Amino acid sequence: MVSGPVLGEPSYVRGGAEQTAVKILVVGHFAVGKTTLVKTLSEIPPLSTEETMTQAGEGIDDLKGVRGKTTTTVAMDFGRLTLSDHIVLYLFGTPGQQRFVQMWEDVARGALGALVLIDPERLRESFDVIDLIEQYGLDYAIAVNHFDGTQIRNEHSLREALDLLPETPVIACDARDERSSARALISLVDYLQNKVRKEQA
Ligand SMILES: Nc1nc2c(ncn2[C@@H]2O[C@H](COP(=O)(O)OP(=O)(O)O)[C@@H](O)[C@H]2O)c(=O)[nH]1
Ligand SMILES: [Mg+2]
Repeated sequence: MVSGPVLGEPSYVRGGAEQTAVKILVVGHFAVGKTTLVKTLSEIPPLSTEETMTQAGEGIDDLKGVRGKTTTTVAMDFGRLTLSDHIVLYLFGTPGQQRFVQMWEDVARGALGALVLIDPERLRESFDVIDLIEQYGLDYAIAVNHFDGTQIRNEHSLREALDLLPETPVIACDARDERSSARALISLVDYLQNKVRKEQA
């Protein structure tokens, strides 16, 4: 049997370079831009398991202030992004809805870290997601998605509201924009790499 790349191990060779496959989660509450970000960044056609929202989600998935949203991610998004000759990221977008906690744990296994998308106008909705990640012990960076017409929130007050560690990166991001999304992801990867280096030192 031919085995595939092992996440986190320098395991396969492309163009003569050894590459490390790194699993990264893209998390956040409902309609915060997870599917958009994975789609924007993936170099392979992203897999997405969107389902038309049914009455089952009524009253649970909060559609207030969310226009044009008729699908919701029930399982996950998957994409791939080659960052350099040495690092390939496998992106797993996972729902922030509390009712998917069990699945969240299955997806989170083996991840090096998480990019947490937040909407500065709906900060409270990110509390559960951040709690979940912290419980799980995953390192993360915050990507602040500014939706049209929202005010730019001051970073200090945002850090206080989300009770972040001083070292946790906070980056502004537009999930529809490739450069912007890549910049957010690179901040996370830099942060994770520095942590690993410190732990090894
Ligand atoms: N203005 C703005 N809109 C966004 C951004 N990211 C996503 N959207 C829009 O927000 C809606 C929800 O995004 P989606 O990716 O489906 O959210 P998900 O539920 O987290 O996967 C879509 O209509 C997107 O086009 C962003 O960074 N800025
Ligand atoms: Mg989605």
